[in-house]
Amino acid sequence: MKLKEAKFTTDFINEIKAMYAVDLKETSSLEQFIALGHLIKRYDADNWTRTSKSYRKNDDKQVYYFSIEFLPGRLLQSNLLNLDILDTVSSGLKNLGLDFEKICEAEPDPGLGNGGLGRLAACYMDSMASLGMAGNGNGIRYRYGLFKQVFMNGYQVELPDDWLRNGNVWEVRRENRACLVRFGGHVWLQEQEDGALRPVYDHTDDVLAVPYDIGMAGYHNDVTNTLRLWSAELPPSADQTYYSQQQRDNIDDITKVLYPDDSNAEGRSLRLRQEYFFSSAGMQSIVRHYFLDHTSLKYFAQKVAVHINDTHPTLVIPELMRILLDEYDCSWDTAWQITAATMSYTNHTIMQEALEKWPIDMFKGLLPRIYQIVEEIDRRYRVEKTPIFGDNVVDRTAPLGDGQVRMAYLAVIGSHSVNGVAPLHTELLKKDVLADLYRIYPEKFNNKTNGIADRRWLELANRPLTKLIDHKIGTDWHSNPKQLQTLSAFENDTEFLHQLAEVKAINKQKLADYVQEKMNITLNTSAIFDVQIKRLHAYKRQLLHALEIIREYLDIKDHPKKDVTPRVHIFGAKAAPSYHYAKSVIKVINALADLVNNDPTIGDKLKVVFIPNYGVSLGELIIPAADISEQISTASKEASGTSNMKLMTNGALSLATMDGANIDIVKAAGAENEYTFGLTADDVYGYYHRGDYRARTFYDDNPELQRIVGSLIDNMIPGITTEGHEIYDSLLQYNDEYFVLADYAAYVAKQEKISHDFNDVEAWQKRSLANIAASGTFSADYAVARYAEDIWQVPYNRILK
Ligand code: 26Q
Repeated sequence: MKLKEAKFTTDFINEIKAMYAVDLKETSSLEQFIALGHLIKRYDADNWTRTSKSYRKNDDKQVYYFSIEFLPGRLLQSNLLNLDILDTVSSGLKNLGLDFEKICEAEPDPGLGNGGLGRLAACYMDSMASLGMAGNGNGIRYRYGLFKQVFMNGYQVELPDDWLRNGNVWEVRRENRACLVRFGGHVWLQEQEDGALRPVYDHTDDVLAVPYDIGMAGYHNDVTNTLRLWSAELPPSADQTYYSQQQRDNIDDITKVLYPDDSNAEGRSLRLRQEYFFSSAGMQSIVRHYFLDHTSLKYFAQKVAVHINDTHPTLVIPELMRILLDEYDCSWDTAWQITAATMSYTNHTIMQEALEKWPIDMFKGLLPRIYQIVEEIDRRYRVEKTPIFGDNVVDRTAPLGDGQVRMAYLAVIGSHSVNGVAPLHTELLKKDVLADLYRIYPEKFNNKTNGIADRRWLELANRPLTKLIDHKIGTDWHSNPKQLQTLSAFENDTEFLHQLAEVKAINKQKLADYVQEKMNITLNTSAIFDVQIKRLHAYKRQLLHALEIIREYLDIKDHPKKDVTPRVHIFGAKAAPSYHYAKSVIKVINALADLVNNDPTIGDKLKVVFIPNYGVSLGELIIPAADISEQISTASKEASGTSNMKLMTNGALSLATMDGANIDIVKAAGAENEYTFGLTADDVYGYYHRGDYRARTFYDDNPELQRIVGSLIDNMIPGITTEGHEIYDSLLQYNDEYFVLADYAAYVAKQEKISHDFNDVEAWQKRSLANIAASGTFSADYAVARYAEDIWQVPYNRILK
């Protein structure tokens, strides 16, 4: 949009006056942010209405991306950037004597997701709007987001994330679009006069789903799409129904808090209620919207694509069936054909414990009508497939089995497309996790490698690098990220390589200032900033990184005169509150940090910082400052990873196993520009197959490793008696489930090579540049374009070069 600075400042001052009835100089940064947010939302309102109207007028096919998590991060800067008014607004505010950065930081970062999956959904929202695609998000407006993490005595403590305390400036409450969602009670089918069977409900618990819409502005294209988040409320009680406190609490609870676990499919009834709640409300509102402009269901699947982001929204499948059967009198066959043609599903994990399964008794009690429909899906699946594939395979893959509703199987059976998120992951789905279903439906399976929003993760998060790149190759890459490749022409331009180093130094200093202020730890910015930021999980192997720190510490203690390349090890990670082992790893790393950072003989050579409360905003600070990106999961376990892509695009070199999208990163940037090591997925499956992994042998053969692992239990690290033993036992007594000891030696060798290589600034920056230049292919713009072409069949109007 076009905006003159003078108009902006007048508008802003008026907004402040109208909202707070005080002079500008008396307002806090938070108030300034809120006023600014309202003003920007107003600036964007025309685009938003025009976009929805134009989709309706053109009868465009709509995509609905269903995700139980969205992690959008702060929206002020990305809205300003996408509306093309970032410079005008920041300069206007500066000229009013205000601190733009402080205003941006006053915005709460909505933590409505756990990690990768939620952030991916948010990156895809940005790309759908930026591609001019009719893409909608559908999720839950949690009253409390993912817990705020603090450390007390090195232990993780969880505090509530009260992100809505001051309201949310970006949302619009649309009570007139609310839907009723039904739980529990009894249901039976009653024959109507016309002979049709209709369900009759008795004693149900009804919940009102109220949508809150957030505008998602596209990049410089006047398109604004909608992210719709549902909130659970009491239904309007025109009939004076009395709700007990218990009933009120039950309703409130549905959207009160995000489940703080990114791996364990806890079979709790509240989680199932959350899943049905947003699946049902979303599906109802889609059908209602479709019928605004259509009179028959005939074109439904041509006009609507529903995407299921992991199994959490799988109930959209039986819910659409219910609506079509019960409310539109469809025959089963027609309803099923429409449903499967509409739905597509992305799997994000190969870990068995994350595959959702619900006990049938719980499911049936909570969702009796939906259960009847799932039973019928199951029955027909068995009838159709058993003659072809036999009892065993069909039993193993049917939606109902072992007394459970198996959500992943239901999702595959009820969708026309099933995708993994990196080539290796998709292959493993076909070979292992969903192998039987792949035999039955080979045509449904495909890969869509994840992508990231470069505009947030490079253009906004790393302004100094963006400026440097723009200066060198212009700004075309902002909308065509593959253009970053043209940077490789400068790989021998020593001046440019030094400029890259200067930019990195600026970003490292910014992070160092934060660490100084918040943690009172002084960082040496000429050290290697070695970064591992992701959820804390055994398979991601933060422990392996910790062992390396112990090794470096002991090496310096043993050889105080040795010339070492200084290191700063930086961690950011939340552990699920119930994940005992993960919390022990946090304690061990914090204890190690205390030991190392306070040892005067270590000085500047080694520092360890575990920055509390890792999330989108901290990611934006840490990622641009990284020299090394640790992506060291046990091969085969990390479906894709996305922080690996963010770090790459900011010039970090990967220290990586051949897992998830690391493989594709290495391929794109060139193996000579990364540090890869360790077992491959085939090696890991080989061990599984033969059952012959013996962690002990790696330990017995390596005296250095014995000493390092031994230091977990010999009081060298104060305060970890319990945790140290627990981790020690996980490695030696319980045979090291994630092959930490098997990969130790290869990992350490690469760490030593890094210490050596880092000293050659030009060679290092050349490789950093190779990473930046190759990172464009991992833009979410391309990923979303491929979803649109291959799966959703929706058009978009940005031409990607
Ligand atoms: C399920 C049931 C009950 C409670 C919680 C959950 C739950 C919640 C979140 C299960 C899983 C998640 C999130 C998973 C996730 O973030 N997976 C990551 O997805 C990324 C995007 O595709 C990948 O890059 C990562 O490799 C994958 O770990």
